[in-house]
Amino acid sequence: MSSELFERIRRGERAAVATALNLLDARDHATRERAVPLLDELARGAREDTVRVGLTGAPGAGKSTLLDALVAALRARGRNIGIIAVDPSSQHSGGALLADRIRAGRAAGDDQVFFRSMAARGRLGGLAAATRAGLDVLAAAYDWVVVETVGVGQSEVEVADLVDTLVYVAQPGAGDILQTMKAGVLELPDVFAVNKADLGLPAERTAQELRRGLALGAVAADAWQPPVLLIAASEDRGIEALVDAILAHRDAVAPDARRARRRAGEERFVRHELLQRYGSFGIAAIGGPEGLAAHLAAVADLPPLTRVARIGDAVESALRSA
Ligand SMILES: Nc1nc2c(ncn2[C@@H]2O[C@H](COP(=O)(O)OP(=O)(O)OP(=O)(O)O)[C@@H](O)[C@H]2O)c(=O)[nH]1
Ligand SMILES: [Mg+2]
Repeated sequence: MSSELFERIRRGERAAVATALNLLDARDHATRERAVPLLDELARGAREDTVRVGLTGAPGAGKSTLLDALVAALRARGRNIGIIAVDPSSQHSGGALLADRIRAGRAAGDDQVFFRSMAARGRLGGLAAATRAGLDVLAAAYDWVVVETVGVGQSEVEVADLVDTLVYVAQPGAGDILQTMKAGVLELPDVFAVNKADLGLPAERTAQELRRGLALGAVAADAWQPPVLLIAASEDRGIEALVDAILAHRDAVAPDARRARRRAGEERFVRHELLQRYGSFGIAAIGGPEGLAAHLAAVADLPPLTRVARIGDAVESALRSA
């Protein structure tokens, strides 16, 4: 069954994409596990050419507005787009707001744009796992996949681990931007977009601060230097330059490096999922960090969720015989 579903997803059939996402997002564990073979197929048959982008930034920075503008720009270039909006906190309503914005936005009624929001609220399975799997489904069907989430670095869903290019949408005039971004987080984004450039000086100041902060980081001469762009999402200003910057980053990263980045992200995800499901007690049952490392090495070629399932089986049988 999943094979036929896989083919339909690869052909970009909207109903098939929705079916797969519903399977992954099912409330009961057994249904979600049934999706694992499909995810294996998706991981093995992944299109190398899909552009995977993360949009992150503080609440209200303009991520959803930018997404609407980005989608319009991409549609004008003949691309189709799959989008996931993630709302990691239980209070924040960004995901729902985004849903409204996209549905009411320019992409409304366009069958070449697929949108899904995912919230932590009321969820039984892990949000990170659902997001990762959802992106894999979309990546098989669409030219571009975009994930929007609030914050970066310390959030439940580490968006940097899910995408090839991370765009940080900065809010101008919000005090010291470098302080707001917290230590270490400046290194994650590949492209900075200072939004609300129509506000003038505050946006320019924020861009200057970011450029200064980035200049302090030691970067190899041949490494990618994250550009700091000024945009005005609500006025469609700077969007073409942003699309070009995303594509330039993609071109600048060798396929090998892109695969290495994906693999590193996948491994962090597998560790995170196992720890969430079984705790340090479960990890201790398979020999602690060293035992886990051996298990990870043994399943390294499998798709991430399959790795979680395999090592999970080992943990459960170790716990049973303990
Ligand atoms: N002046 C100005 N306002 C903008 C621009 N882009 C977005 N806004 C406004 O900023 C506010 C927040 O925009 P959103 O797109 O909802 O921001 P967000 O980052 O998605 O917010 P959350 O999902 O809640 O985190 C809205 O009132 C937008 O109209 C811009 O380019 N200029
Ligand atoms: Mg939003």
